Amino acid sequence: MKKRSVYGWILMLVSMVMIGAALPRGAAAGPGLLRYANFPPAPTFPCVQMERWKVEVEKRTGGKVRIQTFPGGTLLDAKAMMDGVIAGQADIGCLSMAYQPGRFVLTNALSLPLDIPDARSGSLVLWDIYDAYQPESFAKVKVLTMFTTAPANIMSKTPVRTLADLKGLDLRASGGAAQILKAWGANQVGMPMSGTPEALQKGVVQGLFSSLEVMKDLKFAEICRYVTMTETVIYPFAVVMNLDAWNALPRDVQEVMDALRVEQAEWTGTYMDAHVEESMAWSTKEHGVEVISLAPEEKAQWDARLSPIIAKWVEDAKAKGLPAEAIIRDIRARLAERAAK
Ligand code: 3IO
Repeated sequence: MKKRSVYGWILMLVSMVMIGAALPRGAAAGPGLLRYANFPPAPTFPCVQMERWKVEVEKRTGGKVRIQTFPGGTLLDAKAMMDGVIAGQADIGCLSMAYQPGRFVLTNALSLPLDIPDARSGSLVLWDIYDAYQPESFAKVKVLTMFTTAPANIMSKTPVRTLADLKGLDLRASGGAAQILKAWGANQVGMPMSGTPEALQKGVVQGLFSSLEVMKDLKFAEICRYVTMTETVIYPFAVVMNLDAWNALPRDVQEVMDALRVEQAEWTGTYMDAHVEESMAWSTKEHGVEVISLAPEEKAQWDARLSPIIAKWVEDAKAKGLPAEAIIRDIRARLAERAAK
């Protein structure tokens, strides 16, 4: 055998490192292990539903797959979620559609001011709309479930009782909720929920517009002593899986995950609705948070500002070739049907 020169060894080492770097990250997880990325901190609802899904899948597949969870943006951050999963940097990812609103036009119809009453109804109707229209924006992934938050409300350092109080106030929101905040005259600041604790702490924003379970989960009640009830809009979410990772799963594992799609939507919505109650009970008791309801005359003025928003979405969605009016009618009909039950 020919003795290898020092340069030969170096060359071999360098090529081994290069081959290692070129391998798809998915391959590193090993058979049966799936890496699930999430952007906010572990105590928040997107991560609570992630842990529940993990436990159910591992149990129902008899341990055939194991799920490794990555909360807090440790594998993929908020805005990188969709592309990161498509590229295989994570096998599964949880995303808030509000962070790339132009990308999820069809399903973001759910984040119009449609008065979705709670997270359970919102989650089930969002799933129905996804399933009925099969939006192109999700064609490159396998959708494992979808869900929504409970209605967004204003959490702020100073009381907001009127449109005048809101005018020019720096409040954090994203996507459909951000459009609504702008229409009310606030100075809307766009950023994912994951950046909000620091922005509030540093005084970059004076509050936020989102669902109220974060008052407890992210301890916003310590900073935001006022909540103004608006109950107009929700944030839609999706959990997506890399297509190669999905196709590599045994049939019976795929069946377990498919069976969980609607069940997980309903579980998450139900958890969210109950958790908002718990969060507000804690916030008022522990931090003396004041809950402000708008007087009917005041509420009428807020609502009047929102009328152009749906029309604008219809115009944009139609320009993109979507059956926009039918989608809105469909969402309203499905909500009415659920409310009647
Ligand atoms: C949300 C996102 C991450 C953690 C908890 C949360 N509660 C409500 C949301 C909705 C959302 O995406 C947002 O940015 O307000």
